[in-house]
Amino acid sequence: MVEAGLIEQITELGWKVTFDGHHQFDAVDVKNDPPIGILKNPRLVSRVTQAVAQAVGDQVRKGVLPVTLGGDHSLAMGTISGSLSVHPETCVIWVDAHADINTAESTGSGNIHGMPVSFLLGIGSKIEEFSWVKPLLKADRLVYIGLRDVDAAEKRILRENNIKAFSMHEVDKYGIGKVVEMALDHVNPNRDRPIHLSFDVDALDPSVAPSTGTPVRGGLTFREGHYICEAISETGLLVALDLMEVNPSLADDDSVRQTVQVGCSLVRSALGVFVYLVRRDNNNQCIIP
Ligand code: DIR
Ligand code: MN
Ligand code: MN
Ligand code: MN
Repeated sequence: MVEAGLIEQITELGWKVTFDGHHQFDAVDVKNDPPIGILKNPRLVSRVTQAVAQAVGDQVRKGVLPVTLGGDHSLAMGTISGSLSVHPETCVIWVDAHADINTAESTGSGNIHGMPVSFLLGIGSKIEEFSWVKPLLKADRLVYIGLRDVDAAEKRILRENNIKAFSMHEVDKYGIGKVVEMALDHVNPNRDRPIHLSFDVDALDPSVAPSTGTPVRGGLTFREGHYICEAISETGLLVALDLMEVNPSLADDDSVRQTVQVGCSLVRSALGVFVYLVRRDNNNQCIIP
């Protein structure tokens, strides 16, 4: 996405962009990373996400809006921890085909990218390696849009914790405009809380975004995905953005190009033109660049 010109594109929108570099996390020196239970690469994931939490928190504290491009959605453990460490009242809009809310007990795959939300909420048994993740997210400050592949155990977790989710069924039933409005009414009724948008590109239909690890049929259209980003941009409350699971090593060149383009264009929409009207600083004052 960076090679495809995303930095220039955001600059063109009027933002002053600082590219923080392709993080290599050289400090993350994990030679031996056997599974913990069935969790795969636990030390690597923990240390990378912890470093991401620090980096994102530092930017949000300065009033800078961090855009994190990934990569495995376990990164959101870091990005959301970073946002919440600065603004505890932050609400999270999680756009995804999956709920990513398995616990160490419920996961069938052992993939940590299927688990970040449970870590952020502090549900499930505690894993020593991830003890740095503070349970700062409240269940009523989280809302999902786009779900269509949710494990049975995850459905139970969603129900037990009373977590609001708008699956593709609700998108079909109410239309995306109404769904985003209802989602915002749930997590941000007075439109005064900071918003962290965590967008998994696999929320989009595989015909729109094919180059991703776990594509699922029946997803959001190109416009529905962009509408979500635009509507959140319009609130002026966005404090951090994740665009995750774009994987250029999967699928053919055309699919990769298409997915990268869509990723860039979602980011542009989330940072869109409305920013001139309503971007606010830490004191909720409007900033007019
Ligand atoms: C499944 C798939 N629920 C898991 N989840 C994915 O592995 O926990 N999440 N692919 O992104
Ligand atoms: Mn995800
Ligand atoms: Mn997903
Ligand atoms: Mn995933």
